[in-house]
Amino acid sequence: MSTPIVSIIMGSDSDLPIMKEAADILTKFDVPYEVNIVSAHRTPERMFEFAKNAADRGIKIIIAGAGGAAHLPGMVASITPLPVIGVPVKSSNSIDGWDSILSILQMPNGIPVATVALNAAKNAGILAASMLGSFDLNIRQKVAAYKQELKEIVLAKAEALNL
Ligand code: RP5
Repeated sequence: MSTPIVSIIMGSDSDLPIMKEAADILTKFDVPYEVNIVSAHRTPERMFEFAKNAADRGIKIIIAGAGGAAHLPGMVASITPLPVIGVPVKSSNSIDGWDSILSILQMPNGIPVATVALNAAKNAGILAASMLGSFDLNIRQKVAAYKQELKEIVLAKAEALNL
C-alpha cells in the first residue's frame, strides 16, 4: 500500500466499529490511510509523539474519534499544524453522546477541530477526501463521482414515488 496521507486514530478499540466507516470510504476513494489507537488519557506520551510527528511522516489530515470525555481530537489539534477532523463517538462511557460532541466541538479560539455528527466517521472520511481533492484531481473526481451516485439514488427514489 502507498504511504498513508490520512491518519485515522481513536481512543480505544471499542471505537473501531464506528471509525472503520472512515477507513471504508477512504478505501473507496483510493486514499491511502493508516489506522491506530492513541488514547489521550491512557497513553498521553504516545498521543504527543503521534501528533508531533504526523506531518513529518507525510500525513496530510488526521481523523480522530473518541467518546465520553473525548479529548483526543482537541489535544492532537493543539500539537499538530495539520487539519484535524473530530468524530464524536457514542461509547460505553458516553451519557448520550452529547458529552463526546461538546468535548470535540467546543474548542477554544485558535485550535479548531472540524467536528462531524455523532458517530459520523463516514462523513469524516468524505470530508478528508474532499479536502485532499482541492489539490489532487484524481481524488476530486472520485468524490464528485460519489456525489453523483448519491444524486442518482435520490432521483431513482423520487421517480419510484411517481408511479
Ligand atoms: C474513550 O473512552 C474512547 O475513545 C472510547 O470511546 C471510550 C471508552 O473506551 P473503552 O473503555 O471502551 O476502552 O477514551
